[in-house]
Amino acid sequence: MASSGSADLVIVANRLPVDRVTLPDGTQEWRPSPGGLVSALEPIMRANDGTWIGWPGGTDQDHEPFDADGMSLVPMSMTAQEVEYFYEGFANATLWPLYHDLVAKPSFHREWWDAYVSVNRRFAERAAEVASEGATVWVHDYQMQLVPQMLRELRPDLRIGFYLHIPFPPAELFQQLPWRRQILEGLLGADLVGFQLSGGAQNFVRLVRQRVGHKTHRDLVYLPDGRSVRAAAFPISIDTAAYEDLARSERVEKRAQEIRDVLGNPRRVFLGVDRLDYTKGIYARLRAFSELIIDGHFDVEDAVFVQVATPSREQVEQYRILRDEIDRLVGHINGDLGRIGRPAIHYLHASYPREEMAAFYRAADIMVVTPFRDGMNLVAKEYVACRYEGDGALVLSEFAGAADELRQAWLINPYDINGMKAALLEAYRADDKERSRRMKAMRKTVTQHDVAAWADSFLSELSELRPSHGKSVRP
Ligand code: GDG
Repeated sequence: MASSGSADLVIVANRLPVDRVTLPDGTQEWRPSPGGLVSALEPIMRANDGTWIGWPGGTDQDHEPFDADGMSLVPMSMTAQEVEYFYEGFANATLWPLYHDLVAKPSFHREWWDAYVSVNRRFAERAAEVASEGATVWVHDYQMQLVPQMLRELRPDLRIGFYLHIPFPPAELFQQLPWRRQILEGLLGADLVGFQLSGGAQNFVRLVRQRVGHKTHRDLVYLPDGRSVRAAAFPISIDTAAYEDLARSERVEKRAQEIRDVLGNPRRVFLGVDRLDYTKGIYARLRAFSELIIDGHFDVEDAVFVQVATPSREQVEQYRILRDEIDRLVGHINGDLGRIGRPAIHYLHASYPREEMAAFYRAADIMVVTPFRDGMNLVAKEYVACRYEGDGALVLSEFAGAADELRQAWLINPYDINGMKAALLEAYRADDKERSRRMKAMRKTVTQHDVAAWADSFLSELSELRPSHGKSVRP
């Protein structure tokens, strides 16, 4: 067994919750990149001597561990070749499209796989060094699927949980992966494997039975060494109260009004907010909106579409192609349908502070979330959290995990452009009563089930699975 460290709770994720930024004077500093995951885990991390292991972005720099917000951060460096093969390659051009229903064609390259194995090994070794005797280690997402098994070999005393933020595909698709067995065995190193939806958990258990040959019963896998692994759904959520507080703040309210003024105070503002990713269905939604104008249902004076597309994975070819396609489509639509000072689509290829995002959510009458496949989709939940007056409409793809909970949205099939047009139009025309009936029901869901509840339920399930083993994580 490797010698143990002092952390009772260790998070292993591809990214650290901080970015390394270069200031105008050339010096560098760490800046927190606050996401829902960090705010959910921060209190638990503080109470448990938590350590977070992850990549800070960039290449080839070695950084010493340091403390931030009561947790200890351990930066993992990556070489330029690892960024290319492991991160852009295997994680984002093999696994990402494969796990999202083959929305794009996955590439399979043996040298990418080799880099995936060696980066996972380095993360596992680091976790083995920092975790205390009997500690809880929570490994996150598709970039780290081999870590649970590698870590268990080094440290059988640990309680290991794994959570997948993206969908876990059906056997028919997963089967394509040349390294399918290794990935399944990697995940089976955990005591608890969490998914967004129960369908993902079922896909996993079925694959383990078929491909690895272990005995399974419902959500349990029985390993030959006597250990068992549970696979279950833990739908992720957001820090609902924090979004609502932000939405209620005077600054955000003022900014939301400014945004509507700048847009020319149309009757209805449609909004899309996504990483610029081919799974998100941005192209189809903009086309559907533009066809509603062409068909004469409304005019650019009545309705505008604001699309925020946050730059993402720009080194990966399919993302560059997508960017060009969207650029062209927006140019085309605005050229054909816009008037002076009145484009049909306001397209923003940029990233904004959280406060500005809340102002966009406040300014929008209709939030349009149309992914072809999405693990959960937090944007849909954030919009609902910001509509504290119970107004606003959500048009949501049935292929987003969020559709399981947000049943009162206008649900659409993103492959069906006419169906999507019909739903956009219904949401556009819906009266206040109808919108508020739907929104209030969705608000109840998002309020009752926030990200803290998600983290608590995962961690308490994990400690129940190995009660005699190790220390409990304090909530
Ligand atoms: C993966 C899964 C799952 C976006 N632009 C800006 C910005 N954002 C924030 C949003 C939201 C987050 O990024 C995006 O989360 P999503 O859930 O919508 O999508 P993915 O990035 O694909 O996330 C997904 C999630 O993991 C969690 O498990 O739900 O299915 O694919 O929070 O608000 N935030 C700021 N500026 C931006 O410009 N500040």
